[in-house]
Amino acid sequence: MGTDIQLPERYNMATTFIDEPARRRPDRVAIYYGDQALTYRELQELVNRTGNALRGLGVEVEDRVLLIVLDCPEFVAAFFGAIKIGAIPVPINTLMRASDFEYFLRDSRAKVLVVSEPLLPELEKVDRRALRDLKHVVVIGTPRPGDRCFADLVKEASAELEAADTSRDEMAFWLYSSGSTGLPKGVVHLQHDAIWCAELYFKNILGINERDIVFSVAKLFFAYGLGNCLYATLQEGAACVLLPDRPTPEKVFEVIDRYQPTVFYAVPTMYAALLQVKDAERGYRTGSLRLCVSAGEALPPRLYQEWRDRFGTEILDGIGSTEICHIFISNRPGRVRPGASGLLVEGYEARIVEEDGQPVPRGEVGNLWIKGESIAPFYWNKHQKTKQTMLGEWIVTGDKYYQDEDGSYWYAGRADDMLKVGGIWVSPVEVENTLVGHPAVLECAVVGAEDEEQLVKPKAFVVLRQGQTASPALAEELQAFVKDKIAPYKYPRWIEFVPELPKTATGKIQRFRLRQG
Ligand code: 3UK
Repeated sequence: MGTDIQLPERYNMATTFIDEPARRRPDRVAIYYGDQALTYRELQELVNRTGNALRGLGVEVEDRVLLIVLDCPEFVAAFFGAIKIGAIPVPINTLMRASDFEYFLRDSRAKVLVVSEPLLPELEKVDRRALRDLKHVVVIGTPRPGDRCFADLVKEASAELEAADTSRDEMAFWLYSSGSTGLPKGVVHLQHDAIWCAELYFKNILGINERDIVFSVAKLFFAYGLGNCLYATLQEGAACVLLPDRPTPEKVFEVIDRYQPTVFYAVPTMYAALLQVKDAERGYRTGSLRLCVSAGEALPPRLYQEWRDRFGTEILDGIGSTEICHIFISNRPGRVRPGASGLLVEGYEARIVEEDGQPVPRGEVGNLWIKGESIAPFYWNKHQKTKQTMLGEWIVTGDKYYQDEDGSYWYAGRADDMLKVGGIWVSPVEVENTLVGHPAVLECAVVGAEDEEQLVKPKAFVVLRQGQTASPALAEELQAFVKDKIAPYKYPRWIEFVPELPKTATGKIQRFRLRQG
């Protein structure tokens, strides 16, 4: 099992994930998408054409290319096409709102935006004239007047492209990650980061090989989905299934039934939803699955057991992060400890420490720090945050953990107020700030509460302005208000009207008292 990778100083990751596989296995299928089956040779050609098309639009080495793209072959082509010419693709959460998109465009200074047609209505709320760095909008689908058509540009571009001469330590791609306060942080990843995840996690732990067909419910714009579909999957000549739609449980089972994947990646909320489908183990063919993976938030043991009983495969819970690029602590096939995140992935180092960096005794809860070769060196435009998080070789995960006698790591909550909802970050502060924008709300506090599946969802405690009356209708109105203003998955699933909020003598809201509540 290799945990050492030697890369030449001049290295472009598109060589590992696109060119080498196309040379070794040109005729194998790389991507299943609807009725299409794209071979490695075809994928390489699409990547090359896209890289040349981006160059034709004036994209140069180190320029950012923002991707607001649904899962589809063009996503993969734009991602690696940009990387291959030395430009920096920046995939964005497609569930975000216009104001978020505007921030990402500004903060990244993207010259070109690639966007899927169904997302244009939200994007059109952005005043593009104010974005001086943005030169072109390329639409996958039918463009609006003045925009460019992805398919046309690609058709006209050459199919030959040499990878740009980049350093293994150069920026390769960014991913945005939300924090409890402040704007999302651009997590900068280098050319050498992804191959470490491919080797240490996907090959050594999951054993991804060319016979695998993988399907990830987590979309490509998440670090989780990106790695699941693209790293070892492409490197090893396996195939991945891409689904552009919102993954409803029925749709997910249909995909499994139709493409017969061997490896399935999802978040706990999705496993819970899939287990709600009656008789799915009889109605759909699921026997192709050899492994299932869960990440994004802790997997409750009950979901693990029920899934194994009904579908006969294990779910490997593992913790990853955008900053570390993928999973660094994981359960092992055949050796799962339900409820635990698992053992350290070989090749990474872990410390559980006090605030001052001193290690805590084994078995006690502390802050989890990780060291490894796939970790982002810094956040774009966020120097203070960078200094607090990236401490030389170590990164502060923001998670509380303890390690048991067997070496397993157990998640024990966050060090900040951030919530994972369906595997995606939600900042309580952002939800609170949105709620107080409603004329009926005087003040409020948002905390995580467990639903019937023991998975965390946002709950709001709301104090109304004088003259306002609490009612189920008003609660619904507030929920709709939040859904309309920020990404819909952030809305409070419960609203409790209270006469006042618990506060400290200095007026700070005591969230911990509401959490107990
Ligand atoms: C939490 C977990 C308990 C934890 C991710 C797989 O989730 C991913 O990245 P994000 O940057 O969030 C990171 C944070 O999410 N978390 C993730 N997995 C687990 N908590 N058990 C888990 N299994 O707080 C962590 O710091 O959105 C997941 C691969 C790549 C990823 N980026």
